Amino acid sequence: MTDGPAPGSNEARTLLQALYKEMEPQHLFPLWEVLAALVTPTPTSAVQPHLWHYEDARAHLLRAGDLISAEQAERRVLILENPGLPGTSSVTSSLYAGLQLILPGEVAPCHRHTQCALRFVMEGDGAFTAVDGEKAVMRPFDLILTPNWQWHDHGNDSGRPMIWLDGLDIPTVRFYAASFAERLPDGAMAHPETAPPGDTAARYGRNLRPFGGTAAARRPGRLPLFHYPYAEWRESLAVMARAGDPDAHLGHALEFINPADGGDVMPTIAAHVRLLPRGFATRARRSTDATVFVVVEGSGTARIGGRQLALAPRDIFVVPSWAALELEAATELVLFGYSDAAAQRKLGLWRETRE
Ligand code: 1HN
Repeated sequence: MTDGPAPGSNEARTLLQALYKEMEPQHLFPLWEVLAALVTPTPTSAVQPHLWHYEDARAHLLRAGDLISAEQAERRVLILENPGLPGTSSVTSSLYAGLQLILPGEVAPCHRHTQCALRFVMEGDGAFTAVDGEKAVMRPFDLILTPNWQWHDHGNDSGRPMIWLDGLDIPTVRFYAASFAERLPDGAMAHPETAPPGDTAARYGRNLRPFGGTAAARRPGRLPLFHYPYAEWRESLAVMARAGDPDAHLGHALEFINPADGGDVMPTIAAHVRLLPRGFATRARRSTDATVFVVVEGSGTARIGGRQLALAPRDIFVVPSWAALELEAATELVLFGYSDAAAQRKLGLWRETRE
């Protein structure tokens, strides 16, 4: 060894290149060539800021509605794929987003899977998602959860098309190679009814719960709630907006929680809503959870790094990890957002900076 070339010399570099060539067929690579790209001082992401105009996406979805049934498709959904992640069906590196259509009289067959899903209702009134056989009747801007491995089917007994945003942790589950899915064993389209609509809200949604181990404790105790109605979360935001000043970085903001532990709504996905008073502009904030937003009400702009997006009702936009976000409300602006903050918090990864 002592007779070898001096480290860093041209001769050493030439010999290193030869070493790399010889190692490569054995799937061995030098860390020192890639370390700086692997462990960066701040997050890097291929995810791009992007906005989908609801009316454009809706028109395409309704055309699909003429050509394929919900039952044929299993789920009739247009994927919102991030332009920076082509071919991955991902809206961020960890999350998926899609717009789902159910026409009057249709059903989407019952299944369950290890992926967690949320639905955020975009339009329509009175269709349902049944979770483990209990219907959540959907109204605009309701949040409905189907946590992993809970049975779920959708149906539309109303007279109008129903469209919602699906948010799932598909890329996360793919990363862990932990995807399992199944249909009902007898091939049935719908889960048998287990409880009337609203049963879970009454038992678990009022700071109450049935005694553990009794027949009344019919929901999974660690994650019982699955329906967070617009009428309730909007009222909470309105009360908050009347009572005090908005936070400089978030506006008036509330996170949806799992009442069983006060934590995020699902193991991998966190969700929140925020209200910005007319004329209010937030200061810049970065966080490690790339976030998908829905404009619920109002108009304004989102500045994301160097990009500026004009916001209108029902538009959907995505903010990458660690991109500086500034929001400005032209009229009172109400947003819904979901992200992988739930997973990042558990892993000790989540961070933010407020400028
Ligand atoms: C799923 O189960 C639904 O249940 C929607 O409505 C979208 C995308 C990928 C995998 C499963 C649903 C989905 C999905």
